[in-house]
Amino acid sequence: MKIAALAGGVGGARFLRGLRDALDADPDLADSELTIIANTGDDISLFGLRICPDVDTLLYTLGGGGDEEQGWGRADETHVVQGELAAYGVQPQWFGLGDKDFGTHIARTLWLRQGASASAVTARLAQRWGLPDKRITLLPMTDVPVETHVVVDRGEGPVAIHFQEWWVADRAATPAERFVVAGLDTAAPAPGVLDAIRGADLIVLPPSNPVVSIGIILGLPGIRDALRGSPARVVGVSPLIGGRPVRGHADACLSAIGVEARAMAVAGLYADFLDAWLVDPADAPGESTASGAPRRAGGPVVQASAGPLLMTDRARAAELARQTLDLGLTLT
Ligand code: GDP
Ligand code: FO1
Ligand code: CA
Repeated sequence: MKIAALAGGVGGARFLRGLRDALDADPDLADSELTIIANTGDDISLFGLRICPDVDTLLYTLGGGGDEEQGWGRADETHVVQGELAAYGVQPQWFGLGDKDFGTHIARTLWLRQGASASAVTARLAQRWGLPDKRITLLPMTDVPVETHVVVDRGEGPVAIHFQEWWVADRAATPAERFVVAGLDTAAPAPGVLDAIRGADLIVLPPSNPVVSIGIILGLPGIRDALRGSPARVVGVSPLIGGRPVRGHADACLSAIGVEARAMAVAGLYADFLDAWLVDPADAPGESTASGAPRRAGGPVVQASAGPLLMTDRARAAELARQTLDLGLTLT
């Protein structure tokens, strides 16, 4: 089976590692191919280096080198370089970069400067982390550098700041008026992205941020049409549990686009291509259906997970992924 997934960082990576585990545990599905289309709107250039947080989180988590507790960055990390930069007064200091992680950014930047595309660079990084051996293809959503910005008003009129500055330095405390991604609406999807969607037997939306992870990927030309036109079932997992994000500021992102922080309101953002939606038992009763022009008559099939939608560990993520697979495979 060919599976395509759209993903951000931590929520996407933890779920997709569970999905790979669930596939590997099933003799009928072990040879399935998983193609992941990663958000690159979070990308930022700092200290002359190109940093792709969601791609790197996917690489490290799926490759077994990530910081399990934090969810992003490398395991057993040190911060000598950052300390040296701070000693020189080099700004910014609000973005924490470890020494091993710096290695990734240096390699990426070097290869980009040598003329490689973002997809070619990602493929080289993925090779080192053994992703092809695990039947995982990791694609950046586009080869065009696009960066999400957030329009905020700190009392001196609206200004656009980089998404990472809002998310990390500001902790999303200043309300976002809107998100702007210059060039997104003309950026071509990276090679293989549309083919992965069109050729998939199943399409999965992990519990990634619906606005600044999956929402950004959906903003690329051709992605939504490919999803709408795909004969494959599209199954998603809610990133909200009890109406709240598990981590991060998805509620602040939803508020900026005028969408309520509810599992079914998130499904409404995908209504035109979504076939089924897995929600936490806490969100199932009394939730109204997804709004928007539904792909299926009556809207997506909504199923409450057999247990909490919280990925407490790798085994639980695999169980959730198995439920998501079963939901997709049993839909008529
Ligand atoms: P980011 O790029 O690192 O922010 O990661 P993603 O966009 O892939 O995922 C972020 C979303 O994952 C957040 O909105 C969280 O609510 C969601 N999330 C994180 N852990 C879990 C979990 O255990 N279960 C569910 N259902 N959602 C989760
Ligand atoms: N997230 C933070 O909250 N603080 C950080 O200092 C930080 C550094 C960082 C460095 C590399 C990387 O790949 C990711 C990093 N993240 C950090 C996570 C990440 O930027 C964001 O959580 C997500 O992109 C938000 O979607
Ligand atoms: Ca992200």
